[in-house]
Amino acid sequence: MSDLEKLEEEALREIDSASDLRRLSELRVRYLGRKGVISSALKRIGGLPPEERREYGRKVNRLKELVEERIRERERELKRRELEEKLSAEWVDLTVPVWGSRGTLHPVTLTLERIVSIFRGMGFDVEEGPEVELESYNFDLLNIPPEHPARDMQDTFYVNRKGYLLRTHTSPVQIRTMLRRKPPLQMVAPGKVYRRDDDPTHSPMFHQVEGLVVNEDVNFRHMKFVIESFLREFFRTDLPVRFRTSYFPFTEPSAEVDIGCVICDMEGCRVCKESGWLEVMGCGMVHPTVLENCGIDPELYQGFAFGMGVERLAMLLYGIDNIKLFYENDLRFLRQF
Ligand code: 2NM
Repeated sequence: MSDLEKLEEEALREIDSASDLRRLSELRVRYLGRKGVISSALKRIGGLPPEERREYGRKVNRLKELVEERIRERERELKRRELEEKLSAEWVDLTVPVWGSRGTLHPVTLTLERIVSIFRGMGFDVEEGPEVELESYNFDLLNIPPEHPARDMQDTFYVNRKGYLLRTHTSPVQIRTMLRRKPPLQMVAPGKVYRRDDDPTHSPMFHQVEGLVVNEDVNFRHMKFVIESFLREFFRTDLPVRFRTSYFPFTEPSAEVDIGCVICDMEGCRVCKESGWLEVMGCGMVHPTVLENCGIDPELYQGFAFGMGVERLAMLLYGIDNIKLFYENDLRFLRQF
């Protein structure tokens, strides 16, 4: 019996002075484990005279409960202390201003917002549409014939559902807008487009802004004025602009728009291929068939449309020579904007 009292005293003293959870776990095994001190004490019950067994058994069980309770208490205490130490060591002031490490807007975002904001200033609405688009909106209604090479699997990403694709331009947004709204219309459609293309100047995903104006008595000079005004505001200089005849299935007549090279000031360089001119967008008078496809009477209304690549304009604006820099997200690049 006096052995049990000594055992109790020793156990409680050791538990109370356990300085961490590992030590406490060792003590739990030593006292309460299957081969532990208390189990061994219980096993000794067989060697006692019968009249002492009851009393002895009760005392060992009481000791077991006491040790269990004391270990639980100590565990709670140690855990609370551990958490407190952690909290005071790892304390963070969430109100401290993070000078010098704020994020920046991506150069493509900056350029896209700059383009859209200039057109907003000229009274254009901003329209958006889905990137997974109906083949009919992306091609058929735009007067692009069924055998046109742009429809080829080599140029267009088709998706697993028949009649759908990743839009190759934002023109289907103009189609959706004409189907939904009546003229007068003036809108721009910014967004991502997808083409099977991949080299230093082409990416399989890039951004476009296309625009559309539909009204009575709209003509080529209106288009020329809008585009020239836009380019001079975008490049913040009174640069030379020229319109070269071109061909698109959805416009007639069509033109490509060049500006005097902003890299070499028209002296001739690698970027303008020594020509002094840079092609920056395409445009034209909306083909009567396209207006008709969208329920607009081409005898009453005319329209002009234009389209530009955002990455291309960003490269010219900031003097960047490789489109891939926009998608690598190297902070040394991004931090410069
Ligand atoms: C371009 C060039 C020329 C264009 C035409 C249309 C629509 F839907 F009105 F017919 N949207 N965009 C267009 C015309 C786009 O991008 C180089």
